[in-house]
Amino acid sequence: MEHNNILTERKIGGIQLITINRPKQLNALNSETIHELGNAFKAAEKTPDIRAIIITGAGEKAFVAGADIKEFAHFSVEEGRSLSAKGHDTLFNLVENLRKPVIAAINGFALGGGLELAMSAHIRVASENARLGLPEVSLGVIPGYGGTQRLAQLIGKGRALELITTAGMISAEKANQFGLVNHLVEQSSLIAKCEEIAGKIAANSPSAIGSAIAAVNAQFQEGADGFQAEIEEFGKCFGTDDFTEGTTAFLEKRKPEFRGLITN
Ligand code: DAK
Repeated sequence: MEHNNILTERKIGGIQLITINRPKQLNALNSETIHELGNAFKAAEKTPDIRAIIITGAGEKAFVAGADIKEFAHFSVEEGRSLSAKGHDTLFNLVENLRKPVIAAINGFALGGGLELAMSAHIRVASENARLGLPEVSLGVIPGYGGTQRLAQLIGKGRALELITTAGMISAEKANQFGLVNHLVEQSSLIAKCEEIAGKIAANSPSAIGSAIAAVNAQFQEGADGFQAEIEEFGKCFGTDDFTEGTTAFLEKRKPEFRGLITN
């Protein structure tokens, strides 16, 4: 598929690398980029031999410096509301609910919509130069792509409200202390660290991983009962080829060969 704003690359071991490629605009997310990213994630989910996805930004300065301010500067109340809802569906909720793990490789500024995208991912790794924040209130808006919810889930309400209301930026080190990122590495090792994590994921059952993501996410979904979701997803595992292969391989004292198909 042709894209104007993103690059996709298949790496060995079933890893898909998606790079937001607008370095002159610090990879700011315009609506075309959001649309292309949504399509790329959907395509990756449907491709059986892709086991994990890494999302990063082009260049050494920014992951994503926010939504493209030039694009939303003149929106009306109705446009703001409907585009927020559309963005949730097209990209941010899509990423969070993807049944394949998404790892955000935060290689620099992750601001506003950029941090919101990283927070939609399942795992975050930051390079030492990264700076993270939700500076929307400095522009007269609030985070509109899930940031008010996901930041509080990840670092707690008090820290989230301080970061949002001060429109501040925190260092990668502070983000690591807060648990906002899982790992902190030198920039030159960032993709390698993400590939190391993706490689471990790729050895495991894709259908069980999809179920695990759905069960963990259920805790944070309104009206969903996380324990009940776990029971349902657990039950479904017993009907998968991966379960047959995983248990048979253990009993035969060999490594399992999971087919990569999501069967539930
Ligand atoms: N949008 C558009 N262009 C951006 C940008 C952005 N968010 N961030 C940077 N750029 C552009 C700059 O305009 C500049 O372009 P030229 O002037 O060279 O043409 C180029 O990238 C390089 O930026 P700087 O020259 O400013 O670079 P510095 O190193 O001096 O500063 C910086 C780096 C990251 C501190 C600075 O660029 C900065 O403060 N950027 C803006 C950060 C920010 O406020 N981001 C937006 C957060 S608000 C919505 C839903 C959600 C949202 C919006 C709408 N709806 C549903 C409608 C979310 C909003 C946000 O994300």
